[in-house]
This record gives sequence, C-alpha cells and structure tokens, in this order.
Amino acid sequence: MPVQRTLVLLKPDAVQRGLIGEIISRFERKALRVIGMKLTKPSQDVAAKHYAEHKERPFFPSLLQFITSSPLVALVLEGDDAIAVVRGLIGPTDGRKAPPGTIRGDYALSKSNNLVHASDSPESAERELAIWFSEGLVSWKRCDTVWAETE
Ligand code: FUP
Repeated sequence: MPVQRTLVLLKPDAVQRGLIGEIISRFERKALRVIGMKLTKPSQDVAAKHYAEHKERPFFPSLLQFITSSPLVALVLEGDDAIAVVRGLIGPTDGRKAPPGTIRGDYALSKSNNLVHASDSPESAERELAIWFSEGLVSWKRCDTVWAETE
C-alpha cells in the first residue's frame, strides 16, 4: 500500500466540545503520523475553496457559516493507505447513522455538525493540502513505524 497524506479538519464543533485531544488520539493510536497541525479560523474565501464541490448545494451557505464560525484544527496525517484508513475511522457523513466505533458514530448526532472532515481521494487530498498548508509540512518518522506499518 502507498504511503499517503490526507487533510483532516477537526471542525468548530469538535473544538467547542473539547474533543480535539480525543479525536487526535484515535489517529495517533492507529499509528498515523501528524505531519501538519494548526488552530485556525478560516476566511470565507478559504472555506469556499475547500468546499467548492458543494457550491450549488442548498446547504452550502450554512456549511460556510458553520465552518467559519469558530476556530478549527487543520491536520495532515501520513501513513499507509492513509486516505481510505482515515475515512474509515471517521465514518459516514450523518453522525446519527454512522456506526459505533467510528468517530462520527461515537460523538456526532448531526449531519452538518459532524466533527471532522477528511479528504476522500488522492486528488482531493492534494487540492486540500494546497489550500490549508501552502507553507509546507514537517517530515518525520515515528519510532514505532517499523513495528506498526508493515505488511
Ligand atoms: P463527507 O465527505 O462525509 O465529509 O461529506 P460531504 O463531502 O458529502 O459533505 C461535506 C459536508 O457538508 C458534510 F461534512 C456536512 C455537510 N452536509 C450537510 O450539511 N448536509 C448534507 O445534506 C450533506 C452534507
């Protein structure tokens, strides 16, 4: 499996509900590497770029309002097959339908306030990384990678 990078947002509801540490620990325990992380309150412009694919959807205005309403944590995670692995960890969009054991399934009770965003393909990851981390990333190896990330 290829080593991939994926963009994750701990949305304003995750920050306001005090779930930053809880959610990041799930990614850490999965042996993914945090190679970018910042607390930021995005501009309308950044938010609109990030959610450009939803521009025509009826929920777009409320989505922008929500994502710009309060600080969020932007993360970049790296690891084997990281894009699909992280999508699996977060679960389906609607927190009410997401299965227990997933982040949304365990903590979210809403489709809009669903705590976390994660890139859904290599193309999205590349596009989203350029939006949120144009300053670059910190490359490093976890000391347990040799134990955790093996066939
Ligand atoms: P996901 O890939 O699971 O984050 O979901 P989507 O890309 O389909 O949607 C992006 C965000 O739009 C979701 F996280 C929440 C919001 N959304 C709504 O508010 N209402 C909807 O009906 C669908 C999505």
